[in-house]
Order: sequence, then structure tokens, then C-alpha cells
Amino acid sequence: MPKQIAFKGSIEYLQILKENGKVDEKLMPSLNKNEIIRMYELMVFSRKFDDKLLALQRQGKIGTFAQVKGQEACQVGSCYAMKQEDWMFPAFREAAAFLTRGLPAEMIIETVAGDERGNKIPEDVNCFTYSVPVAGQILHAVGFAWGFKLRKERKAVVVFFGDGATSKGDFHEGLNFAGVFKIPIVFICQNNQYAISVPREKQTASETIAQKALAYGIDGIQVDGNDLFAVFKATQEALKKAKDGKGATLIECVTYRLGDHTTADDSSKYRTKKEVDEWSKKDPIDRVKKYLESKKYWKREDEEKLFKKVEEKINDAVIKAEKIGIPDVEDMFKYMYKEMPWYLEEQLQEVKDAGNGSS
Ligand SMILES: Cc1ncc(C[n+]2csc(CCOP(=O)(O)OP(=O)(O)O)c2C)c(N)n1
Repeated sequence: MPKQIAFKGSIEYLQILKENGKVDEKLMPSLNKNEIIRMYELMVFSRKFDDKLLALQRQGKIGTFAQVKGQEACQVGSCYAMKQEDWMFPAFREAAAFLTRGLPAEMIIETVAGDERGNKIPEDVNCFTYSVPVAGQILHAVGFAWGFKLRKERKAVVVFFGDGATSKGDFHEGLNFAGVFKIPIVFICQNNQYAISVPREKQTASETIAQKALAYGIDGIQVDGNDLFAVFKATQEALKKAKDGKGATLIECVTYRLGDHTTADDSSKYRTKKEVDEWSKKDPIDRVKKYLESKKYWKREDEEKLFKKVEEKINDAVIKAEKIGIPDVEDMFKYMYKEMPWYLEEQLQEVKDAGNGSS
């Protein structure tokens, strides 16, 4: 019999809030009624904001964008567990994460309308900008978190990516580096079952994405990504561990993208209505609502009031975004580097000479 090398080889699965709104009280994180209501409001806001962006895109007012729909618990639950001083690194589907971190909604509209001013994240919001190149943000996030460690600051980073991103070298390089140097970072993979039309089974032969953590010597956990409380708890514990100098965690949130990949996609070409209907029954927002109602924390009047407030806030954000006016052409050149390199200076000058510069 060949010699066996033993290693730690199991992955915990966490679910607290079931589809019927019942919770496993023993596993509940410590969250008070107001905190849970606040998270519910953020999820509802995010869903309605998604709907509004879709309408604006269909009217030709904004460009292509990626809906969050179905993944609200992954983003609200994890970002709610973060402290203000922590940093969030998004992929391109993280509007709910941004909103939870406090980014004004109008800035998201500006960004998807192609206005760089939407990417000028306010100083106290502590988020990087959207990353459209798949997985690139993982390396930025690891480097950033390494900085916290070198400076001995008690802060951590949360980085989001999809199941598709786990096939990129950046993912493996990032996890490896984080493991070796015990970086204070939480990797959140929103496994929404597809990378555009590529299903999860074609992405990896691993049974779970969470188990990939083991190869890099970091902790991995799989959570029900449509369960707000499980995502919150797993992230809160991972952040504490990161800040206590105990290294990184990979959290796989098992979820489902209820909408198309982006507004340029038609998901009916590669998945069935039956599948979407099945996942709709696991909707993360309905679950929290059922929980709140069962605890008598939430009534129909509260829901009506919330919907009205959300609609007003979204309409207000649209008005603010529309009022911002035409951007300065320099904005296209300004933000990539602290000091503009000579070739960008030259290009900017060309634009100005052609009479297109507004400054
Ligand atoms: C480096 C790179 N390669 C390809 C693309 C095109 N592309 C955009 S999104 C996407 C799939 C991403 O899937 P996943 O990481 O699972 O995230 P999801 O869209 O499901 O949130 C691809 C291949 C890209 N944006 N960047």
C-alpha cells in the first residue's frame, strides 16, 4: 500500500435561514432587529434599483450593466459585516455591495452611463471601482491587504468575484500569495452557477469552489449565498480572523443570477425557465421577509412605506445623475495614474487641440 499523506480535507457548509424563513437559532449571529431590518431595506433597495437601471438601459439612457438580482444576500450580508475602515474590491456586478458600503446611488448610475465621475468614490466609502477584466481585482485586493499587514493596521479587505474568475491565473496567484504571507483578506466567490453561458460544471471539476482554499493553506467555507445570516456570519468570522493575524479565507456563496449576464445577454439561450423558476423559490429577499414577519418585526404597512421610500430615493438618484451634465474630457485621462504619463499628456493635448476639451 503506498504511503498516504494526510491533510485537512473537509469544507464546512453553512446555512442558517431556510427558504421558509425559519432559522437555526443556535447558529444565528448576533444581530438586533434594527440591524436585520436595515439589511432587508438594503436588499429591497438593491432589487428595485436593478429594475430601474434595466429600464434606463432599455430607454438608451445608460450603457450595458450587470444586474445583481438574486445575489443581494451575498453582497449585503458580507458588506454589512465589514467595518467602515475595511476596504471592498468589487468585480462588475456589485451594486448592492457598493450601496451597503454607502456609495450614493447616483454615482452608480453615472458609472453605467459612462461618466468617470461616478468612479470618484468618496474618501470615507473605502471601495475600489468596478473591475470589468475578470479576476484582475483579486490581485489588487491582495496587494492592498498586504499593505495593511506591512503597516500593522487592524483592517481587512473583502474582494468579490464570480465562479468564472476561479479559472483565471489571478485567482490562484492571489490565493497563493495570501496564504504564504497570511494576508488580511476575505475572498468572496459568488458562485451564481454561470460565467455568461458557461455552467459551473464546465468551470471546474472540483466538487466545491471553497475546497480550492485547502491547496493554498487558507480556510475555505461554502455558504448558502441566498441566506443573509449565513453570509453575514461567515464574513464576520473571516474578517475577525484576518485582523487577528490568522490569514485569509475563501467563502463560496452558492447563489443564482436571476437575470441575464448583462443587458447584452439573453440567458434563455442557455438555461431553462424551469431552472430559473426553481431558483426563484430560493429568493434571498423573500426569505428575510418571511423571517421578519414570523418574528412580528414587519407588517404590510412597513413594506408599503419601504417601497414608497425606496422609489423616492431611486427617482432622486436618477434626477441627480441626470443633472450632473457633460463630463470634462480630461476625466478620461486623469484617474489611472497619480501623475499622468507623457503619452496620456500627449493624447489629452491632441483632444484639446482638436477643440474637444472642455477645460
Ligand atoms: C479578462 C477577461 N476575460 C473575459 C472577459 C469577458 N467576460 C465578462 S464577464 C465574463 C464571465 C464572468 O463570470 P463570473 O466570473 O462567473 O462572474 P459573473 O458574471 O457570473 O458574475 C467574461 C468571460 C472579461 N471581462 N475579462
